[in-house]
Parts: sequence; structure tokens; C-alpha cells
Amino acid sequence: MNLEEVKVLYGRPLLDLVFEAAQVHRAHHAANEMQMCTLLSIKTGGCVEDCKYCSQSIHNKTALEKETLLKTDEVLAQARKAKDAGSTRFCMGAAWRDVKDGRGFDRVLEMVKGVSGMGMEACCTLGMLTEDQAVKLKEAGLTAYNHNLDTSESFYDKVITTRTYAERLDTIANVAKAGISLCCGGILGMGESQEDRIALLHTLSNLDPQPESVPINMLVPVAGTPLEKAEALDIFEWIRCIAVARILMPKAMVRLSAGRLTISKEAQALAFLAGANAIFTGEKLLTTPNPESDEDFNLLETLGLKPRPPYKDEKQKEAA
Ligand code: SAM
Ligand code: DTB
Ligand code: SF4
Repeated sequence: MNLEEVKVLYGRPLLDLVFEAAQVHRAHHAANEMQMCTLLSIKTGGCVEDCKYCSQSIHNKTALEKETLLKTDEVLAQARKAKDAGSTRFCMGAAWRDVKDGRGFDRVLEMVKGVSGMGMEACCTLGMLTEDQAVKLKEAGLTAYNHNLDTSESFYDKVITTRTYAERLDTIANVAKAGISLCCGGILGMGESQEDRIALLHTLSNLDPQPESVPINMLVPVAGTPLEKAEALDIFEWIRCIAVARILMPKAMVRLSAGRLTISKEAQALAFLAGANAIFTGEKLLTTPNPESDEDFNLLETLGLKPRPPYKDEKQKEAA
């Protein structure tokens, strides 16, 4: 769809949108399946980028303690715990601007091998990536790489000045060239306009190929960041974005990412109806808290949602 068409779609009555999104969702996915993923920060803080929302940037005066790259054993022990708690995808995040070849990257490759060897889908988010590095990650068994556009191209420089939108798109292209699934989304509630949200959804849906996974983050306002006092986004605007993402990207996993802790169960249920079909479980995201696992399991049980098995897409392709 072109930008004008996305604008018209976005402006439709909310319940019409939710209804259409639910139909699209049911046509392309098992509607009562939810993908459960767990995040781990494998290298925390001290990041040179100036992302205005982030607890991990050296430009922001947050209370976060910096940590060096975790040991492989420690990461694999956490992955095992996540698996035992029902997660089927494990996502490892590093507060890096870009990946540097050498010992650190070699260790990440070991982690990816270990996680995929456990039968879990392995995902990484490590900052900018060259094509060669993407190929190495693919060979190590990586399922998906997360690299977000974060917001519209025109709002982007109000949020980040140390790397460009074009650089983000280059990394996204390198991931696609290596044959890794792309996980790419954005953050809502950073003070962007509705036009910015529309432009972000338009750009995401026109990526070729479309992302396999679209994380929708609601800003977690972190004390000491420039966005600490950002006005909270109306929850129905969040639902609207989820419905539009589902309609524009029918095959993607639409992932409720940061911000669920402050979103009511009822609003999350409406988001699931509007096509969201993946969540992060576990007490922590990367550096900020997430809902308690028990609460998530109770909600899924109440709604009759079942965990999605790992590697489902690949198995379906093999069987076809
Ligand atoms: N350093 C890498 C990068 O930026 O590409 C990977 C980790 S970074 C923390 C991954 C994503 O988390 C960001 O692109 C952003 O969309 C999201 N994120 C970070 N802090 C957030 C916050 N306070 N609220 C919502 N989303 C956030
Ligand atoms: C994404 O889009 N959201 C996740 C994942 N990709 C890596 C990270 C959310 C981070 C929230 C802030 C924090 O915990 O530091
Ligand atoms: Fe660094 Fe990623 Fe945080 Fe930006 S979002 S400051 S790149 S860790």
C-alpha cells in the first residue's frame, strides 16, 4: 500500500479496523496460538549511541550499572531456564552500536549455536551488522535478527542523531541477504505524531521482504533519559497501530514488546484480537521489568491461548 492508502486505512473507525485485523489474523495464523519469547541482555550499558529512550546510552544519566559481555555458559543456563518456563524463542541483546569482529562476536556465535542446539529459536539484536557477519550468524543457527526502524524517517533525528535511518536500512538489507528472518518494528509514545506512526507502518510494510516479526514497543519511560516525562500514548492509538500492522503485514508475528507492564489485561486481550500473536515473557525485558510470568500464564489460560511451537514456519515449509 502507498502512504495515502495507509493513511486512509489508519483513519477507519477503530472497531472496523480491529474486526478486519482479526479476520486477516485468522486467515493467516492459528488464532489461539501465542509465541512466547524471552529476552536476555548479554552485554549491558555503556552504549555510544544517543537513543533518547534508552537506559543503556552513555549520553543518558540513568542508574544502570554497565556490565561486560556475559560468558556463554551463563547465557545458555538462562536459555535453558526460559525453555523450561515455556519459551520457544530466546533473544539476546547487546548494547552495541555495531558488531566488531573478534572475540566478542565469536562468543556470540557460540551462544547462538548453543541456543539453537537446545531446540529453541535463536534471535539476536546487536546493533549494525555487515553482510559477512550476518552470514556467520546464519551459519551458527540464528533464526532471526532484530533491528528496529524505531519511528518515521522524519521524526527519527529527534530521537537518535548518532546513526542514520539509511544505516538502519543497510543492516536490514544485510540480514535479508544472509537469509535470516527479520524482526523489525518501532516504539510508540515518544511524542511522535499520528503521521509519524502512519509513516513508520508504511515503511515497515514496504520492506522487501516484509519483516517476519514486528515488535511494537510502547515507550518505557526511564528516569534519566530525555524521554522520561513523555506523555503516555492513548491505549486505543496503540490498538489501532497493532490492527494496522496486522492488516498490512498478514504473515508477520506481531509482537507486544516493551511496555506491557503498564497495559491492562483487557487492552492486551483487545490487542490479541487485533492480531498481536507474540509476547516477551519472563520478569525482565533487557533492563526494565516485564509482567510476572504467573500473570501472563493466567491471562493466556483465561483467554484460551496456547504456546506456539518452535520452528513452526520451517516445519510447515518442509512438509509442503
Ligand atoms: N543496541 C541494539 C540496537 O539498538 O539496535 C540492540 C538493543 S536495543 C535496546 C533494541 C530495541 O529496544 C530498540 O531498537 C528499541 O526499539 C527498544 N527499546 C529500547 N529501550 C526502550 C524503551 N525504554 N522503551 C521502549 N523500547 C525500547
Ligand atoms: C524490541 O523491539 N524490543 C525488545 C527487543 N526488541 C530486543 C527490547 C525492549 C527493551 C525495553 C527496554 C529495556 O528493557 O531496556
Ligand atoms: Fe545503544 Fe541500542 Fe540503547 Fe540505542 S537502543 S543506546 S543502540 S543499546
